[in-house]
Amino acid sequence: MHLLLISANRELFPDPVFPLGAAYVAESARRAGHDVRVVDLLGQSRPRDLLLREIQAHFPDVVAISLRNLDNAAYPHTKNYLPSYKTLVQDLRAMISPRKVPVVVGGSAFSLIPDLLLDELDADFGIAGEGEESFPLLLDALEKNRPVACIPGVVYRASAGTPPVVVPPSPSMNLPYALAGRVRPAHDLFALRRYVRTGGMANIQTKRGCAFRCKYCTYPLLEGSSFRLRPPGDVADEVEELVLKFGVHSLFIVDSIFNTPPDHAEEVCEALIRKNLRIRWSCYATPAGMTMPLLRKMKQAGCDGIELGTDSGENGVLAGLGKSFSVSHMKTVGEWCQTLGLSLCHTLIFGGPGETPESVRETCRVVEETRPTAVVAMAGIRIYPDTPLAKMAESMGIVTHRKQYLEPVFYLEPALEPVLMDMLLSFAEPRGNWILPGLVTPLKPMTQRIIRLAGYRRPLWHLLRYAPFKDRIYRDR
Ligand code: B12
Repeated sequence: MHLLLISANRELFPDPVFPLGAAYVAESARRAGHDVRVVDLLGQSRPRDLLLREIQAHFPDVVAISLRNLDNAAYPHTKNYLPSYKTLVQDLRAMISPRKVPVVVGGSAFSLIPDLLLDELDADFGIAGEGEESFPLLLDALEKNRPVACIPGVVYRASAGTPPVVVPPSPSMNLPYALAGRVRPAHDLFALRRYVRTGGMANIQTKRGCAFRCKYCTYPLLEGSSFRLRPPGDVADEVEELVLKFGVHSLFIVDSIFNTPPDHAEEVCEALIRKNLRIRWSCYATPAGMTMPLLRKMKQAGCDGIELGTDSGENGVLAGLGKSFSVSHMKTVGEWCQTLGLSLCHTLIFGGPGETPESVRETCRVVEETRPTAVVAMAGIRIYPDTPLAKMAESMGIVTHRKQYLEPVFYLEPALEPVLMDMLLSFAEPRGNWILPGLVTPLKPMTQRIIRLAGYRRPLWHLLRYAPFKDRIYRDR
């Protein structure tokens, strides 16, 4: 079949992010023998013209859309991407008409609310969850006009006008890890070099799943709640390919958490050290189970900074969020980063259940004590359906019907609402290395572009250690 796969993400903050999920499903469709053409809408000034040219020249049999983000998850300056996805599907239908070509949607944004989104976007089919196994099965069923109901994760309508049926994606998740050397992302189809130029980095995944139980988090829903590990040698081979074929020097490891399970993280580091590739990388990490020897090994393997999922600097709030570590351990990890010369960026979430002005102040104080390179702080927690936080919000009447999740909805401890933003701004502004995505727009897109064109390759928060960039964060507002 002639497949047109569109990556719909156009977000440039904090950087243009290579569409890894779309690249995985592109490769799996290509391997299944389909003719795959790709349109990436990121950075396109006239996306409609581009799509029209593509459709008129190649007459796809199926159009598939990868949806990465629903919104920017930031409060109060929230960006909702859904209206643009809706327009995209409408435009595509008009371009294809009068032919009847199925529109298929997938990606993390879709997987968070597949039942609502199929209708909202007026798509024909969807895949909730991972696509490597299910997407080729769906394409095959469409080609042969066979029923789709037995495909893991498929979302479809049994008949016109009926509510969408979501087949649970779990069987696919329970398969041996789909990536174990069998499918590599189609970097060639998605102009990886352009992302490296404009975003500084490529990205890679060393495992899927998350066994932690943070109350607000979607990762176990998206990837499954146990870890599926990729063979470390296979990870290192892919990194080598990225370096040799695509000139990549810097990577982000997209695992929900890199340092768990620790043995696997260590083996990945050892495999990278053996390759001796001169690659720099960063990742999400948790204080839970982090050790000095692992951090040291990560540094030896090229890690030059971690984004620590600290969330809060107050033990009661941490417990309320379902975190599996204490403030003292987080502080110790901060000290280890100092000792090793590793850049440290805390990611914080303010305003969760039980947060008070005192706990906000305490978090700010404790986090500063660790002398971080940067801090990314969210005010308010985006509530995602089917998480423990959603159940709580539903029981409190914050969310009264499922359709509300189509709009970004936030949990913000009511007593804090009038004061939180001012507290954070007045703390962050004199420091300059605190990024508040929903409150202050960080570097202007133009400044960001210049930094990248000048060849800077690490995540931009690393720059906040230098005084001129600290100033820019607030001057560019
Ligand atoms: C790593 C990560 C980041 C890193 C990315 C670094 C990098 N260079 O890659 C950073 C820190 C930069 C980041 C930033 C942001 N992120 Co982020 N990020 C992630 C994370 C943890 C992993 C993403 C990833 O690469 N996964 C690996 C790939 C292989 O998986 P995948 O994309 O889901 O693809 C699979 C399926 O979805 C499916 N699929 C994908 N496309 C298609 C298409 C079709 C047709 C089909 C059938 C299937 C299919 O198959 C794929 C393979 O199995 C996810 C959470 C998660 N666990 O998924 C959040 C996540 C994607 N991020 C999210 C958000 C909100 C953001 C930001 C907007 C936050 C902000 N305010 O800054 C920005 C946006 C960045 C941008 N420019 O788009 C949200 C999106 C949901 C939402 N609320 O909209 C997520 C889901 C986290 C969450 N809150 O639940 N992010």
